[in-house]
Amino acid sequence: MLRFETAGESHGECLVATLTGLPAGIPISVEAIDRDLWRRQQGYGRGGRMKIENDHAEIVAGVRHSKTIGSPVAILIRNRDWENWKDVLAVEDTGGAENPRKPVTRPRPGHADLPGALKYDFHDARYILERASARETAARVAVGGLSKALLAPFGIGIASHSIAVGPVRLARPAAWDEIAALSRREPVVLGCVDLETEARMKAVVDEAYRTGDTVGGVFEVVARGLPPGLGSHVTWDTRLDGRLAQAIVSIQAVKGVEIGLAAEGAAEFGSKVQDTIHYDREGRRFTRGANRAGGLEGGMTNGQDVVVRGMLKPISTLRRPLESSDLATKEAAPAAYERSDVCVVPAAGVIGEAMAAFVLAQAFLEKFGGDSLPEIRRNVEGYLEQVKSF
Ligand code: EPS
Repeated sequence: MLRFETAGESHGECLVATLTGLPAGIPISVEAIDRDLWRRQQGYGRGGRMKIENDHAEIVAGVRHSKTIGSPVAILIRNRDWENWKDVLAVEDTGGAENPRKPVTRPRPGHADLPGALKYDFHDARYILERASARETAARVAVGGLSKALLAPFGIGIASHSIAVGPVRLARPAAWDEIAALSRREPVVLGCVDLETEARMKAVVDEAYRTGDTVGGVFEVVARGLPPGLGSHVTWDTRLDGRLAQAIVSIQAVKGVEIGLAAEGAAEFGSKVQDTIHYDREGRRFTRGANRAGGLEGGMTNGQDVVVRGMLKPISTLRRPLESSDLATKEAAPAAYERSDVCVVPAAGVIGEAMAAFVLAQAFLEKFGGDSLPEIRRNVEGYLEQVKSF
């Protein structure tokens, strides 16, 4: 079973990730992982912190001579900002120092501050926000890079783009090549395939800057090249649509998920929604009239692109703070403000890619599992032949 864990606080010494269950012999490029880490840091609307950090995946276990060796892979990503927080977040008690803790006592509506403080019995939300922070997603993106490295030798690619920022929405479908090309584009701006739409998205972010506000949006992740039959219809927890949804909603600030054209489908008759089935005798394969299902039927991949969207609420740290109550005095007080981001839609897309890559890699190994890349390759080839001669 492929599994990962992360540890680390936003302003602590570093983030740590371990990924266990990767087979041996997978080519790993630190440069490719770092590229995704860089992409996650970009986008119009990111805050001052991103000028401090320059994320790099330091692989300290599980990879030798650029290939996995089957043991758990461990990755460190150092926080450059730690230099400025060593006393505030010291591991050992530095008792007696003058108010070194930068307490946060006015919880931000929408943030983990209040429920976390109540749950863990802290009258300082600092310990909650440090871990709740989306800084943690840098570690997830590194894990996603390893997951992509497992899928790439089988021709499986994963990419993302921004569908909406605030009320501005991409009004046309995006082709795979356009979406994939975005990962090579610099600067990232808002990660939209349509420049005219992107300019309007940028104007919305500018308005949020001007008014001390924040803005959310929608990103879309597309995975291409998956064989049919990953996941399963037989139990609730093996259904791949449910597993992808959990992975996407677990991303900080994501409040909703959509697979394929779910929202449109809910408003239509069935005759307009299902993807008709055809057969290409020459290619010896089934084809489909459209891909409104987002590549998933009955909790299984159907051989079409997997398409999953994440809906982001606006970041909860506002320069023009909302009403809150002080944790100590219980008096009304404006919510705390800390340096923050105004818009993170394209960055969230990169994180979505990582989470989707991990879940798909997990499902891929469940179906084709083996201890080495050649063993998995044999299993995949045997299955693809079975599907072709069906
Ligand atoms: C975050 C607050 C900001 C963001 C941070 C998430 O950090 P800081 O308080 O240091 O300015 O920049 O995101 C990251 C550091 C990152 O790498 O994505 C929060 O409160 O969630």
